[in-house]
This record gives sequence, structure tokens and C-alpha cells, in this order.
Amino acid sequence: MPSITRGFRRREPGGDESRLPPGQHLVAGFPVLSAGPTPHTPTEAWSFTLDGEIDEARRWTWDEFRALPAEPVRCDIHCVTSWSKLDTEWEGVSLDTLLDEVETEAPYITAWCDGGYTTNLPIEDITDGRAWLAYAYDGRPLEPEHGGPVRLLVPHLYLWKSAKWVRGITLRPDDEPGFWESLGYHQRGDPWQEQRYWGD
Ligand SMILES: Nc1nc2c(c(=O)[nH]1)N[C@H]1C(S)=C(S)[C@@H](COP(=O)(O)O)O[C@H]1N2
Ligand SMILES: [Mo]
Repeated sequence: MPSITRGFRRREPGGDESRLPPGQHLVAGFPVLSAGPTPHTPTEAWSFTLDGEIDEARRWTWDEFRALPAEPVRCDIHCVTSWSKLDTEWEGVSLDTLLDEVETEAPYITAWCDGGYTTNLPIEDITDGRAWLAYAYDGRPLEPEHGGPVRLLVPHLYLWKSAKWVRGITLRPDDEPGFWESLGYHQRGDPWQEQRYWGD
């Protein structure tokens, strides 16, 4: 038994560390980071809009959105303030599902939210199974503090890109800095390249 215990101990921290981007540490619990007060939009008043450089703007009500195919997502999340959580469990609609319904050549997007928060992303970072509109966390409806009813989930980038209380995506011809990006955060935010701030 001791040899098994030693082997297990040796292996597990190593395994976890290999999944931690540089400068990150694991955190217990799930911190809340919001730049303003938490909006409480009831689902009856909620809708999701795709607009901008697009053949025709599209809008989904809550019922229409929830009727779209959804999937479980298990992923690691990384906040630029240096905490990470491994194996978080979400449920959401892949953005491919919504974007497949429209014609666009736009290379960039701005995600916008109740409360006014925005964040910018290249379209490649939200397509091909890399981004979701998440409505559940840990088997329960997403709490308002964490972005409920729906937040963007883009786990391969720092978590400020995962816009809480998201209400729409505007497709754009160029990269327009969002809230944190115009205050000095990196335009892309790849945690594996430590793209935290301008110039990183
Ligand atoms: N609408 C909105 N989305 C947001 C934020 C915010 O202030 N407003 N904060 C961002 C930042 S900086 C982080 S680290 C994560 C935090 O998500 P959490 O509060 O669920 O941990 O949400 C991101 N999405
Ligand atoms: Mo953050």
C-alpha cells in the first residue's frame, strides 16, 4: 500500500500542475469577480441577439434559446488575477450552433451584456467548439453572481473573456477593445502565453 500511496501523491500534483498555465495557482471555491452590480434579468425578459456584419440580425428568446441543442462542457478556467479551477462542469449551447444559422465574413466580435460590460474576441476563438453560451454550472442553473441566466464561456482564454450576463454578440470588421481591453488587458488573453496586459 505505501508504494501505491507514494505513487499516487507523486503523480497527482504533477498532473495538476501540467494543466496550470504559467503564473497561475489553484483556488478553492469559485471567486466572484464583477466590475459592477449583479444584474437580475428574468428569463421572460431575456433574449440573445446576433447583429453587426451579418446578412440579417437574429434574436432568440429564452424559450427559443433553450430549445437549441445543448451539451455538457468540462473545462479548466483561468482568471488573469492568477487563480485557476480545474474540471469545472457547465452546460451550454455551442456558439457554432448559433453562428451556423447566419452568413458572415466578420473576423471579430464584441460580446455585450446586461450592465454594459463588453469584451472583444476574434471569431476563431468562439467557433469550432471553443465557446458556449452557458446556462448551468455544477448541475444547477447558473447563479446571477456567476453570470446567470447566461454567460459566455471561452475557457481557453482568460476568464474576463467569458462575459457574464451576456445578451448579444456584434460581428465586426475589426478588433474593437472591450471593457478590460481598453483599460490595459491584452486583446486576446491566452493564459498559456501569459497574455495578461498590453504588450505581453
Ligand atoms: N458582464 C461581466 N462579465 C464579466 C465580468 C464583469 O465584470 N462583467 N468580469 C470578468 C472577469 S474579470 C472575470 S475574472 C470573470 C469572473 O467570473 P466569475 O465571477 O464567475 O468568477 O467574469 C468576467 N466576465
Ligand atoms: Mo478577471
